[in-house]
Amino acid sequence: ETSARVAAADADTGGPTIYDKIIAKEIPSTIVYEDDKVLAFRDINPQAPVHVLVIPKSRDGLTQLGKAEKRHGEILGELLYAAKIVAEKEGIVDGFRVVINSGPTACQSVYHLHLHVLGGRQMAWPPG
Ligand code: DGP
Repeated sequence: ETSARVAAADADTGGPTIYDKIIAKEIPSTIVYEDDKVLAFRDINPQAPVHVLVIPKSRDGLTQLGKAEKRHGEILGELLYAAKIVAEKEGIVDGFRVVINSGPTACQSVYHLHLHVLGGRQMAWPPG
């Protein structure tokens, strides 16, 4: 299943992704939190009772965390803080997990940086 997922993953072309259509509201999503820089919406394939994706509205070269540059520091902070706001809004702030898959080996499938906010159940460690 994991190798199939990697094989099916988009390549990091730096081009548009499905998230651009979600940001533009051309395809529907369930938005949990939004401000001028950040959008948070429910994952279409939830891995926990709460599974929300937090993304920058402007990709600005941030296809994956592994390609972050110093200039991205501010938006990276905004995203992490937005994850905490989402956890509060979803009632899981006492126990939640934030995951960033960076690159094909980590099973990243959408090349627009995103944080997974997961909770609402006991999490296991280590992750798979
Ligand atoms: P990752 O594997 O870390 O690149 O996670 C990508 C996530 O994006 C994956 O958990 C499923 C989610 N996803 C993909 N397409 C859509 C979509 O059209 N809508 C929503 N809500 N989520 C999507």
